[in-house]
Amino acid sequence: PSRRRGDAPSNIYWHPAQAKQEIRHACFGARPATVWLTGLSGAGKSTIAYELEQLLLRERHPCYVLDGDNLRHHLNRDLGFSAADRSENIRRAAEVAHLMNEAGLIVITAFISPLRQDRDIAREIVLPERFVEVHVSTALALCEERDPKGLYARARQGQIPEFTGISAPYEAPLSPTLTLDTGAASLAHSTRRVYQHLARHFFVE
Ligand code: PPS
Repeated sequence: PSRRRGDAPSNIYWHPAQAKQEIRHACFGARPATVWLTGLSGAGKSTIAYELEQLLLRERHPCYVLDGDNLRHHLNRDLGFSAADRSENIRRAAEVAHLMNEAGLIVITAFISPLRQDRDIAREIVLPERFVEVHVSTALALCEERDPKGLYARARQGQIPEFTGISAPYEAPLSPTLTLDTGAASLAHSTRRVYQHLARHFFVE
């Protein structure tokens, strides 16, 4: 599949790729996918993402994690946590995921991505057939109890405005491909489920 070409100015032209995608897929042992992890802060998105990366690399599948916290250090350092900034954060992340998929990598993203509309835009940018939506559904109470960075405590004290789950919304996916509750299942089990989905639907002989 090739990318929509609609939204450039009229003086900008699209240069079609030369390499046949099937050859690229054979080189990498898989068709490209973007595993889009969504869930509250502290739900376990990053932990699952990096664990899945290890699992894939062990089987020699080239992959890469795009993590919200990390992208906000560089590419997205100009963005905060208003609804508009989060949308732009997700849009850029999806564009990067798309490029990495085009290059042949399996991409694993770990962004709260709290709004359905933003995730739907991400799905269109990445391409629906490559987009695997995974809800890391760990309950707010448990995320808050874990509070690995102390952010919930600060948010409760009013020190962090627009904190997801406390003073900003989180819209759970309506029909995610997978739902992982890290309060109910082990990290290894949750990671394995995503790996098996990829093996079944994206790995090639
Ligand atoms: S979003 O909503 O998708 O744009 O967020 P993301 O890029 O994933 O960044 C989330 C991490 O930023 C920290 N943080 C906040 N999260 C939510 N709301 C507010 N106001 C906020 N301020 C800082 C927090 O550490 C998130 O990390 P994770 O890994 O999700 O816990």
